Amino acid sequence: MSNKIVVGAQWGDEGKGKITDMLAKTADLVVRYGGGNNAGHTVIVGDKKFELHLIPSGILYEDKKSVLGGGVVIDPEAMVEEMEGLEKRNISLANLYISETAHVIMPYHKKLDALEEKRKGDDKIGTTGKGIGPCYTDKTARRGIRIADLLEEGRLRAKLEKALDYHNVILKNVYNAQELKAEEIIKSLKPYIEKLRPYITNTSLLLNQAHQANKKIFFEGAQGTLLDIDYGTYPFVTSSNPTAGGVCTGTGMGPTTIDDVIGVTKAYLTRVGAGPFPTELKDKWGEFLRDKGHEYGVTTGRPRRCGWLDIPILKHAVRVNGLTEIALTKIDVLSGLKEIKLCTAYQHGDKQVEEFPPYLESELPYEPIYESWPAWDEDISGCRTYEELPPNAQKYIERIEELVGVPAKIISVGPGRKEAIIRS
Ligand code: 2SA
Ligand code: GDP
Ligand code: MG
Repeated sequence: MSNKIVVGAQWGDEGKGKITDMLAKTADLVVRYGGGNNAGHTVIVGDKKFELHLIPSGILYEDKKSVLGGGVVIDPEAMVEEMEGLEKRNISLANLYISETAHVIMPYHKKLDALEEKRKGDDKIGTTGKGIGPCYTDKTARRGIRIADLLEEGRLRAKLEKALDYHNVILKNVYNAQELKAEEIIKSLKPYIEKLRPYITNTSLLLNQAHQANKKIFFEGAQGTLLDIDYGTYPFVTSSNPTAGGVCTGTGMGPTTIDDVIGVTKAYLTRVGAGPFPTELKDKWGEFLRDKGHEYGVTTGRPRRCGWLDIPILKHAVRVNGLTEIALTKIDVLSGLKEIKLCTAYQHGDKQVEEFPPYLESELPYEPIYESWPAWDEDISGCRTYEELPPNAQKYIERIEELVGVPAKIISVGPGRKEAIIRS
């Protein structure tokens, strides 16, 4: 038995999709536990590129069960679009399961997401605009609509009317926007509901039964540790718990069922959206990383902010997720740099701080303290053993391991399934 979590150790886009896909071949089930179609996970299989948003990366293997747990928020339209996109490419959905307790992203959630960002102006979060925050807000405010509510029209109408009693007041009085009608929403949802109906089930039961039967389960994180509502750079975060703790609440699996937690981290750092980023590079080296690493949002196409690897962030991720190993991705992107900088601590006033501050705001003075490491010129995307890596790349990796105290067992050197070094 070995159930693993693949979690983002930074601000998302670390390459979780690629790592999950790579490891999924040894799993029986691949499960999403949080977030929604704000996520964009790229998986490259041979010459085919898949961009998954809601459906776990395991769908690309016909024999794996792909499960969307109750902690996920689902936009029926986006879900059906993704399902149909995969079917068009001959990917079978026969092993797809959707939790009946997952919350539904409704049209008003998307509307509210956009209106609230506009209202905030310069203070906006830089959300993906997919309605994620308003949907989780309704969940915690106990007026959310769940996937099972879609299955019976009378029940859906009653719940929707109650939700709109609240939201129409907000739309009208706070945003001066048009009110919405339950009947129109139901009409627009109908075709999607029929497509989703056969896949909806009790996924907590399904997962626990699979576990009892000694099946191997992979939990695929979305976003990353620093976007966690509790452990991220609040308020510049998403509205869920991407950290490993979110697996239990987001799937209905107990903590004792989990064996390993793999933290996926880039060999540098990126962030999309607003908020603090101490090691951000606003010079030509930031552009170098963006261009060479193709750092653009998979869901929105936004350019990602780029910077040096931040060790206090990684140590924070090790702690709050209980990481047992690291998957270090995109180290190939660093080939050709003159030097690589590694932030090991921050200067905060007259104090040197080695741990990531839980309360970090852009205007607070946390100045990175860097070590400088020599780079290498070789293209390393063809390396398949650790020994083939240039000595400077090995030194950089070993220094990271030393600083964070967790082994980097997977070194990813390219986007493809096979472009990686697995160390025992
Ligand atoms: P939201 O939409 O409410 O979750 O946005 C809140 C913050 O969370 C960030 N966020 C992300 N950051 C990185 N990658 C994400 N997924 C896409 C990708 C992003 C894209 O894979 O590239 O295409 O732009 C993701 N999803 C949410 C977001 O930027 C806000 O800072
Ligand atoms: P995720 O959200 O964590 O799954 O990551 P994204 O798919 O949003 O972004 C990661 C990007 O890096 C994708 O375009 C991947 O194809 C690509 N990628 C993943 N691992 C590597 C790697 O080791 N090297 C390079 N060059 N690209 C990688
Ligand atoms: Mg992504």
